[in-house]
Amino acid sequence: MQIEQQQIAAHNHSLMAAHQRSFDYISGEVPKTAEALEKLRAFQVAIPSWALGTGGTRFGRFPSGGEPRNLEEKIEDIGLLHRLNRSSGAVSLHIPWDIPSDAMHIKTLAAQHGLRFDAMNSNTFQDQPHQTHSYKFGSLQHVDKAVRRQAVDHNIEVIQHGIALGSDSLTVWLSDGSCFPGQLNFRKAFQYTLEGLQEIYAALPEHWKMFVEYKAFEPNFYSTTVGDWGQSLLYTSKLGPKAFTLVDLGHHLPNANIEQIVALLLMEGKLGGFHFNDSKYGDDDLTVGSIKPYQLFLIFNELVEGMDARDMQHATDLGWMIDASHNVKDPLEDLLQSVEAIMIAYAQALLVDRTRLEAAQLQNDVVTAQEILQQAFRTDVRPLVAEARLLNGGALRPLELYRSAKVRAQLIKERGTTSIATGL
Ligand SMILES: [Mn+2]
Repeated sequence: MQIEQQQIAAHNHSLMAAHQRSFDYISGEVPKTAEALEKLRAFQVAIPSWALGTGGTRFGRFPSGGEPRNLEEKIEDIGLLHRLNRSSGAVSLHIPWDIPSDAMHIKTLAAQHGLRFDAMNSNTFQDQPHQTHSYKFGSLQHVDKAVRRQAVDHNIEVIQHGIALGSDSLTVWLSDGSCFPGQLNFRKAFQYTLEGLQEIYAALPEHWKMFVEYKAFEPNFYSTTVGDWGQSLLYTSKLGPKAFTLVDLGHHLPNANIEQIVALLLMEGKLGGFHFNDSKYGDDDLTVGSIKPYQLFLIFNELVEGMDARDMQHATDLGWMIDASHNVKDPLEDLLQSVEAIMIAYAQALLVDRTRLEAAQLQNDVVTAQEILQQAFRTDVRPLVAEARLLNGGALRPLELYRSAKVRAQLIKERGTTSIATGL
């Protein structure tokens, strides 16, 4: 299944007059439109290979058919998304769910779709068939040296796969922790984990980065060995300059001030990347921007402010990835919505009047400071995001074109109704 460039052109043609009117309006309203457009056009969000299938919960899974049956088909799906929105130009692979048996072939296929490989993800949170040691009681933190060895070796193997594909980063998320008081010696668990991470770090190629992702709870419900940004920062500081903290929006305790965490990690030069999703309660992995769009904007506001303060490149100096799961939606539609929400929040953050905001802060003018932020948040930047997409060769309204082209029906025809993509 492929969407042809002429389908995109016809779709854009039918919407062009209306788009031009709304784009002209916003261009007259906000300053520096050209600069914002340039940044939006460069911004790419990596799609995780596990997000192309229907997500599930421990209660059930309700697939809608046409799921990719192998890594090649997953890349085709991401290629399709990228063709529509021109902002999904990267793949984040999960090992062992998506082991590239022929790396050259996979790399070439991805390049044909205009995709590159973003961070590689290792998995030591579940046991695989034929695995020698179990991760039931953790991986890098395990009391048994042989289990720790196995987990370190797996991560090194993931780096090797990444090298073959042209990736340049490894994301380590550990489910390690404990479910009951007394189960674990916190200090020893930390030290074993640090030792393991140090070995993995030593196997990184020169230009690679390592992201240490934290999570407050689940699947362990009493303690987590990389439980919050402070613990992650402790590990990454001890590891060295190639180690960074990764923020997953769903991995905090309720009401955590994520934008403040982002600001301080950036200040320390220790923010590595992002996993985008949204949540109402915990790690709900809902569509980005579906529950708390203002929070997403506030986070991007700090990202832009903090990256500019360090003269960083927005598009390339941090890793931008979606990490979500969809139980009741077509996964591709959900991903289109997620990328759109990210682009909108980013565009709004680019519009914040930072000179006036700083002046308001210096005068303790709380009301004006709030007005400035909300002025940007309440601006309808969708025509700006659509224009960036148009200039990049994408569709003015990706979701509408996806539906009118009947992509899912085509995929079901090609792949059947019972195919199940690897993942959770
Ligand atoms: Mn994550």
